[in-house]
Amino acid sequence: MRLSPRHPRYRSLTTRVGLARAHRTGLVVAEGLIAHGRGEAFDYLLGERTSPSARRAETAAAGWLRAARRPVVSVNGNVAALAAREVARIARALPRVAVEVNLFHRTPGRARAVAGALERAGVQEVLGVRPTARIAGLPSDRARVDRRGIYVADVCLVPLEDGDRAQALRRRGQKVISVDLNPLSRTSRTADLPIVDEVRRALGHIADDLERPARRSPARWAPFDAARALSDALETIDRRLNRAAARRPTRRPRA
Ligand code: PTJ
Repeated sequence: MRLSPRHPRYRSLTTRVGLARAHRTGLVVAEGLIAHGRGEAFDYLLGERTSPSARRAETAAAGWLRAARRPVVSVNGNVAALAAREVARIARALPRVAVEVNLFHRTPGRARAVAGALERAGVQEVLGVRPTARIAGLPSDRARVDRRGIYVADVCLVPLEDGDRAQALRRRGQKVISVDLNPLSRTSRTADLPIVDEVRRALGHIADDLERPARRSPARWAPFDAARALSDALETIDRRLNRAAARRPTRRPRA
């Protein structure tokens, strides 16, 4: 299929084509395509751009990652397909960050595929292909982690995460930074620092901040008001819906 760059939904359509291709190669599971659809719907409602509130969250996240002793980025199939380059930029800008494959639908082949996508994007070392530890009390395969990565991390950046693991990480005293377009998800509501933004934009902005000299993007445990960030996102959706409703045609179209 040929897509014209002039199509108003060109970017969204090419992203879908990329994800469908990644599904055919086994990188993304069918469930990942469904999850993407949910994300797209929220992005549509949020205006498909980074809000000032989300951008502040991204800057705070960069500060936390810089301040952490053992920061980690957790990567699943969707994140590898959508944002491997941005993950590589973060790892280059902050070499202390561990990059770890973590899959809900884990098979050895998919773990290798995610690692391969990250390595092709420039990540030097990918953890989690052969898990060496388990997070207690978590029934899913997301519990299987690397002893040098998520298991000992103080700050975990977890894009497109599930609520159970976000809760399990917090119970272990680890700080959780989520990236999830759904401000109502359990993950967003659990995270210490929820970023309500599209994953490629969010990780790209965090990389932008980390690529700045440390004096302009300092290591900082800036206090973060998670509840405020989520209500900002809901207010954005509310405002946009109200504006759209106010513009509705007054006359009914003829049947
Ligand atoms: O690769 P695997 O096996 O680890 O599986 C990955 C998926 C995404 C299938 C798995 O993590 C999953 O089932 O996730 P959930 O529980 O559906 O949660 C995904 C969340 O990410 C949802 O709240 C979506 O709204 C959100 N989301 C989807 N696409 C994006 C997104 N958030 C930001 N950017 C996106 N592009």
